Amino acid sequence: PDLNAYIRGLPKAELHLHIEGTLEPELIFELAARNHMAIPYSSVEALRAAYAFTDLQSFLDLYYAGASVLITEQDFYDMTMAYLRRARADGVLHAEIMFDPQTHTGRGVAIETVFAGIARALREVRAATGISSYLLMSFLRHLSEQEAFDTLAAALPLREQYNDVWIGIGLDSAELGNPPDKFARIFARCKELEFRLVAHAGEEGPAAYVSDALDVLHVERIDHGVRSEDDPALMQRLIRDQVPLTVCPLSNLKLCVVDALEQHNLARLLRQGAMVTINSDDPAYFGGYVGQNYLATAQALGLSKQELGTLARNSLESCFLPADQKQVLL
Ligand code: ES4
Ligand code: ZN
Repeated sequence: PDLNAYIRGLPKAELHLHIEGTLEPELIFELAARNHMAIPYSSVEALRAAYAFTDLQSFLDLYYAGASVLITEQDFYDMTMAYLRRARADGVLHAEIMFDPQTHTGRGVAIETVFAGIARALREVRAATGISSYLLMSFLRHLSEQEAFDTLAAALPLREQYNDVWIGIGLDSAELGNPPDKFARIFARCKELEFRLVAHAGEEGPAAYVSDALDVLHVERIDHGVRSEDDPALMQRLIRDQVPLTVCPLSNLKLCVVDALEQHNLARLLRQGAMVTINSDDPAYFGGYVGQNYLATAQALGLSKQELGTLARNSLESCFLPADQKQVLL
């Protein structure tokens, strides 16, 4: 209880969060009813009981199915508001939120609807509480390069309208077999357009995907990156250049990236001097929001209060806020 309050009180940013991964089973049922859709589960409990994953793909199948209840602008707004309330309760002062437009446009939902609902919530919360947030539009790596270009083309006309929130680009979904170089050209285009760049790498995929995310995609942060330890030269580089790693311990546990939290390499990465942060990834599916990720990791790995403070400070240092706004939070 005391450690919980300490963690809550640490000023922090959340940098690795999929907004579609914040859809709680209760809200999935509510939105399905509102949109007159059937769900192949008899109850909230039955749906939650299905969250027993063996790897990334077994999760993605349920995650995309869950997201299919999102139809209207209000649906995207309600989902985003629910997340921001949880984040605020955990002491998050700034959030950089990924969203997957292709998950929705592929079902006939207009990309305008997705942007409008999410951004309305972000703006309202910013105005009412001062909690700031940015959006990272993520491409699905199991889809083609051409589909990523088509998504960018559909989104670019909205850039001016959402330039207070939409600042960057991400890359997520099935990592193995979809290496960074598949997206070299779209990331080059996004860099030309002066978007901030991140990519998932080294979650299930090898350390070489982390190197390639840096060298081929020119990303500024690595989402996950826990497999970087397999390559000592890469580790030295990550430490030397202080490349932020947005680590998600409960996600790694639920997706069997690690067998037990006690075996997670987060503490080792941190103690070697890497720029490690703690994040929740898909909290509705993985059993905890960001505060719970800090707490469970601290207990499993014996992190000190000072180390928890470093992790929280790292999250603010690694965020994409302009230097003057970052300074206020640090
Ligand atoms: C994801 Cl944990 C994870 N990995 C890759 N892609 C994702 N999309 C949502 N969660
Ligand atoms: Zn992720």
